[in-house]
Amino acid sequence: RKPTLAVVGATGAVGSVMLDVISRRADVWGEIRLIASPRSAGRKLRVRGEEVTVQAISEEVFEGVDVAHFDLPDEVSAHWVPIAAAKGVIVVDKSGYFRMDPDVPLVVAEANPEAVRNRPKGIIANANCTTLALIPSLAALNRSFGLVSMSVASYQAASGAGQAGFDSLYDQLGAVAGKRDLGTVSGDVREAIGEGGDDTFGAPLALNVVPKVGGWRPDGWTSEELKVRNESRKILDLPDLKVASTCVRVPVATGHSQAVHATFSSPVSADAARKVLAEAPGVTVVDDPDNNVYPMPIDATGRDDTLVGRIRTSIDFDNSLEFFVVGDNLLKGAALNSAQTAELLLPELS
Ligand code: 11C
Repeated sequence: RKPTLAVVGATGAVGSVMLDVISRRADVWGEIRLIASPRSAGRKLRVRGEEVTVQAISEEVFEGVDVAHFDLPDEVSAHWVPIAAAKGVIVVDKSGYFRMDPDVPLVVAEANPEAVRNRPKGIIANANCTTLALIPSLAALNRSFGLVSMSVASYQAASGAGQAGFDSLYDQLGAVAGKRDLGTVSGDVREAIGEGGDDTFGAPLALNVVPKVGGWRPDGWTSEELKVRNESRKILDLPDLKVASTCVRVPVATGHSQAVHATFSSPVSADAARKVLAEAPGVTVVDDPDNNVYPMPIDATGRDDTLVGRIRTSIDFDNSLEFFVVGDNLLKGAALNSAQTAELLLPELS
């Protein structure tokens, strides 16, 4: 018997990418049950080329499910994930709610696949999309050179904020399109975008960058910046990793980019790093500066691998590298990583 899979939150922005990912990967699942809020129940979605009717979330709908992908807001996951887990379902949860729970593994196939086996609560967490763009490269470099510290600045796409993020970016781009003098006078972009245009990102995003992603936390940090630090430490099993992070939203549809400065315990050079990264699973090196070839979100979109380039040996810091990574925040940053994690469970389910 092939195991039964559920996709909870099937109708959201990540949910639809999840169904595409499942449809194009090896056909390892038996029944696939699609679950969403009662509001979306009855809708028909395609998965593996077949139409499946979405069912309303309830305790009973988890009966007979082996593995469930959850993509729900934190507080909704906090309620439903334990209900599913109590029914014996192994939950792969994309919310932030359980990630730092010491009894919940935070799994990335390229870094810590063995962690899926130690799940006392029956819950496995999926990391934040910004963290996930970094991990395949960092895991490989850490294995070879011993990661000690990193400083990252992100350039995050609007779709990190879900369908509302996409919609808001395109609305704002529409509002500024064709106005060739915009951005020359303080306040003119805000005026063009109008009241309410900054609801999704905290400020206008078109013709702008916004140095705030997520909610505010003590001492001026954002939740996103702390996630990059804390989740990287947990996934890489480096509890003392020193991390500085500044997260910024940019007017890009899909693909989270990051400029990384990383320091290692062993000597490292750009050439040695390039060699390691060329062999690393989940990573494609895109690094031919003479021909203007470097990682960019417009090229990373729709690709499973994270792209890494602009690899340089640091000038003023020992044992250090500078590089630029980009990952599709809806694929490796969400649906793909979740699918890979669920597939790690197959040996124990068959
Ligand atoms: C963003 N990374 O780009 C966020 C969205 O912890 O899963 C995902 C938040 C999370 O806005």
